[in-house]
Parts: sequence; C-alpha cells; structure tokens
Amino acid sequence: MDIDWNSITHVTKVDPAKELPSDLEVLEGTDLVLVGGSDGVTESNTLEAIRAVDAHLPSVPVCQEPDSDDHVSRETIDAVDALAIPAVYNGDREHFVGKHVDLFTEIGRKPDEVVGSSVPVVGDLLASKGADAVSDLASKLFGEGYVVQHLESAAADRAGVESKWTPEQVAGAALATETFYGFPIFYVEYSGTYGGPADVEAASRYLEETTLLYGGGIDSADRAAEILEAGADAIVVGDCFHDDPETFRETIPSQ
Ligand code: 1GP
Repeated sequence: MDIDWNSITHVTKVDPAKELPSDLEVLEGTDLVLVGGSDGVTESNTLEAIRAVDAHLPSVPVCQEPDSDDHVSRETIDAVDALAIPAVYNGDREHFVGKHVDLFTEIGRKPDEVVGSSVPVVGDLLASKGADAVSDLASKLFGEGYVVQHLESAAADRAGVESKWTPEQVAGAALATETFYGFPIFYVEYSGTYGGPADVEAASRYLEETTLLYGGGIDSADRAAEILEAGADAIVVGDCFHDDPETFRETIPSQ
C-alpha cells in the first residue's frame, strides 16, 4: 500500500512493549499506525502488535519504526506497508549517520558476501531473494528527520540527545529537511510531554513537500486542535492510546 501523506492527520504510535487496549475499535478514524518504541521492544512483540492492529484496521497503513535492527525480521517487513527510519538531527552521530550507513551497506552487499552480516535480517533477505531484495527492501524504507525535544524521554536517552533546540533551530532543521536532506517526514518529538505549538509554528513555515508530524503529550481534542492549527500536518498519539483509550478517541479529529 502506498502511503498518501496528504490524507493523514492522525497517527497512532503503538508501543509493542505496552498492553494494547482491550477493544481496538478505538483506533477507528486514525489514519496511520506506527509500531515501535524504545524499551522492552522485541521482534516478537512488534510482530504481534502489527498483526493485532492490521486485523482490526486492514485498510489503514501500518509502519514499523524500529529502534534496533533486532526488531526487524522478514516477517515484520512483509507484514507492514513501510519501515520508518528515524534520523535524529540533535542526537549523536550514530543516530543520524552511523546506523543508516551500516544498514545500507548491508542492503547493498552481494548475496555471497552476506554470511556473518552484522544485520542478520538483511543478510537473510538477500540470501533468499538475491538482487531483487535490494530494491524490494529499499523501496519499503523511508527516513524521518527527527528533533527530539523532551530530554527526559527514553527516545532522547537512546539517541544521545543532550540539548533541546530553540524554535529557530527546529525551523532550520525543517528547512534542511525540505531543501537538502529530502526526508518525506519532519518529526517534532516531545515523547511523554506536551511541547505546545511553538516548534510546529516555526517548522511549518518552511515545509511544503515534507509532512510535518508532531508527537508528545496529546491527550485531548484541544491539544490536538492546537497543534494542527499551528501547522502540523498530523499529530502522533502514543501514551494516551495505551493509558486511556476512551480519551484517545477524542484526539481523533472528526471526519
Ligand atoms: C512518541 O511522539 C510519540 O514517539 C507520541 O508521544 O507518547 O507522548 O503521545 P506520546
């Protein structure tokens, strides 16, 4: 399924390490589901979450957003519409360049070179599918330019984020995404806390082609509306989905 970012306003972030709501009907109306998290995530709980969501919402795109290569397998790749790969502008080098070059180095290796690959799933795919695997896999990946703004979050800890950026710096990262890096997504990430509209207002001035996502602390219709009015193309809701499914429904704009 191709993802039409122009039609996406509400994204649900499903953390495979957390319990799913007993009734997944609450997802009705969300436009896209991202499956991924920072702590306690495995390939197996990721696959379980992807399949549970897909069973309830077969027409809604589901993407895996892996924090580690260990969370990706041939089964997860086959089960999702795409893999979203974060590139953290204000993180350490490993999380903007290192991981990605390692991944594409493996994808680009010839099948007879992949024995002992440091990214086992890639080696496995290439060995089984041969040259077509390179284009198959690469076509399912897209990059997300991230600015992680909540320093106390697991995401900041994992990506080596040491300072929160000013709205001017966030706007600079947005402009660089649009004009230089070319990621389809620019993501203002306040995971676990509400960051307000300032960064979104700053970033949105520079984004035409790029989709602007905001995530962090959205737990009401008012917050959802404030961020969308500030210029986000879509809001991402995570904790509220797991912790308070009824309130989560209120974050989904009416159709
Ligand atoms: C986390 O941006 C998402 O990656 C959503 O944040 O969990 O705070 O809703 P919350």
